[in-house]
Amino acid sequence: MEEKIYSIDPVTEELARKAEKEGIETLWDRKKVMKTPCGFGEQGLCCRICAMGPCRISPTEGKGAQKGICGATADVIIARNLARMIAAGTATHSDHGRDIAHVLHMAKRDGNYKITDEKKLLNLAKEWEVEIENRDIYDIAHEVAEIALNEFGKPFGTLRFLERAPEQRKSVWEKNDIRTGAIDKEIATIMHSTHIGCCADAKDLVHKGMRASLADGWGGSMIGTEFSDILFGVPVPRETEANLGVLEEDQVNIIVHGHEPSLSEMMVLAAEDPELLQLAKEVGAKGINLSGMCCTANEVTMRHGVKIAGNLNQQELAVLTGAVEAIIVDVQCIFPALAPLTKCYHTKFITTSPKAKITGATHMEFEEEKALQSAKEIVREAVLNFKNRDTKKVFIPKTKSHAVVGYSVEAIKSQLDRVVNSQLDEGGTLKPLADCIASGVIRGAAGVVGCNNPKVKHDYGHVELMKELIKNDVIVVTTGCAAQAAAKAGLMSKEARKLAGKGLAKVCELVDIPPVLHMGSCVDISRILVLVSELAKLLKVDISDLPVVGAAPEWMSEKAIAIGTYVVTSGIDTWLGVVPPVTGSDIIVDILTNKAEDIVGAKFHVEPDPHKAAQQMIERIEEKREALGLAT
Ligand code: XCC
Ligand code: SF4
Repeated sequence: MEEKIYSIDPVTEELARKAEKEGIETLWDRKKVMKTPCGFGEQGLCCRICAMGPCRISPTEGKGAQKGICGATADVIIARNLARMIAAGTATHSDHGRDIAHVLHMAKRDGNYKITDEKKLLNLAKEWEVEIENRDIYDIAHEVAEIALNEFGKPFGTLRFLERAPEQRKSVWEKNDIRTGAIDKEIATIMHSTHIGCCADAKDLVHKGMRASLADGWGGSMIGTEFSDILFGVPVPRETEANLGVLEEDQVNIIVHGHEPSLSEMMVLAAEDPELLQLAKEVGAKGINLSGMCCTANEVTMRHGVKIAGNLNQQELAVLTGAVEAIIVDVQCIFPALAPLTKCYHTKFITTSPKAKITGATHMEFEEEKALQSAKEIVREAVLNFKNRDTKKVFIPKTKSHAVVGYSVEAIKSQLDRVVNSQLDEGGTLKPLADCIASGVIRGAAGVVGCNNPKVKHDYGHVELMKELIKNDVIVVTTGCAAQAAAKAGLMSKEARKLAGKGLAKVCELVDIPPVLHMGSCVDISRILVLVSELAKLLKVDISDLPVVGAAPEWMSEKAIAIGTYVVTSGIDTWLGVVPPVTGSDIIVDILTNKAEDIVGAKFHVEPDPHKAAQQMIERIEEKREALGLAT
């Protein structure tokens, strides 16, 4: 077999080669045409903020332009660019959260959107001091939704969910003025402060970025997760399969791709509709096979076990199988390349969100007021497209992997509870996990998250890092495209405990879990925040004291920058496998990879080699253990 060049995933490799043979362009071809990235852009040294520019600063001190026309230095330009990336990422996750809160606000007993988890709603209502006695559950839901919607623009006060952090963490934020106010305000403040002629203090801009990033993790993302759970159910462990081998030759294949579960949940229902199944039979298909891509896949696999077609770098390859009747998208991480590509096949490319129209796609707006009806119309289009499939072009790779997914914090607790049979408090406790960490059976925990990026061999960063960590008794929790890489590589099957160190393997066996836990989509990194907060409270320490680390080995999006920043600001050291565009400023690099520790107790590390990164992460975990006086 030829050497793998694009991916460690054989399916991806096979289809990328098919594309090559057929002369179909993919991201890897476009990357080749792009050649070397712009050196100024790569280091963050280019400013396009006003029309006196664009200004680009020479990377060599004393040679060429050292300042922009307005006098902005490299430090300021880079800090502004970074802050804007954080603002964009925060806006994106938060707008997702806002949409889900709106959906809860419109939920009704006889509507398309209903309350699925009353307990989670009531817990949140209590947390937010909403009256629950003698009230209709839907009234409570609407009031809770309204409070959440006010989190985006309230004129006074700080974010409610920040209260979930341990006291020590809250005082770190308080002391450093990082306690976030209204979500939209933080984003607007960054856009204002980075306008020409406004803030020109690099340090202060990073500080603003940190504060806004909390509005992502502890704001919009957490609202997204909580409200999705209330509406569609708290995930529990269930089995699924992953990789493009989940496509079926004799069925109508529909892929849902993007992020928000308000669409994909309805697509799941529509794909089970008896009339549409009947229609599928009439067009000669054996059924309707729905699978997911990117974070939408994570949402529906966590709650329904819907199969995972693949992660970011595989979206074009799905079309290349020639077996997909429709790829239905909403928002984020959707390659515009799908529009011309789907024209080479029979695949319908259907956009549904007014926020993400794409030239060349068919736009069928998804109307939440008549959600199920909209979803059925979309599925119908896909079914009717089955007859246009060109069997000569069909190639579905055989490979797929088995995975267990659905590890919400609630699910982890009840899984632990089954073992220790504690029945102490309803809903279980993380104490057994804290005990395992304290005794050293498990050395610590790592969150491995984020995207794919063609700067890294596809999935290599994720899979190698995770393997190395579990081998060293570090339990891994994961979300996003990293989670899908793990699922495809078999790391989410219970047999994967064979790859774990002795201690972790033992725990996996006892608790009946895989060594890598799927915690959901990228907004669900908020679940990880809740998890570490509870662990810290159990051990009576700050989050930054825990033997816990984070990594984004193949990150690419602005969302990932916002995530990395809130994870660090929440006290967790974070390893990046791709260098962020800040290297043109020594001051910024020093803040992010060094001084941040003095402020928030954690910092960024940049290490493209996953094996080296794993070693550094393990060392860090051991340092934290030692400082806490935990078993060596
Ligand atoms: Fe997008 Fe969320 Fe990144 Fe994957 S991991 S490429 S942001 S789908 Ni969020
Ligand atoms: Fe140039 Fe300053 Fe305008 Fe940026 S803001 S483009 S550095 S003049």
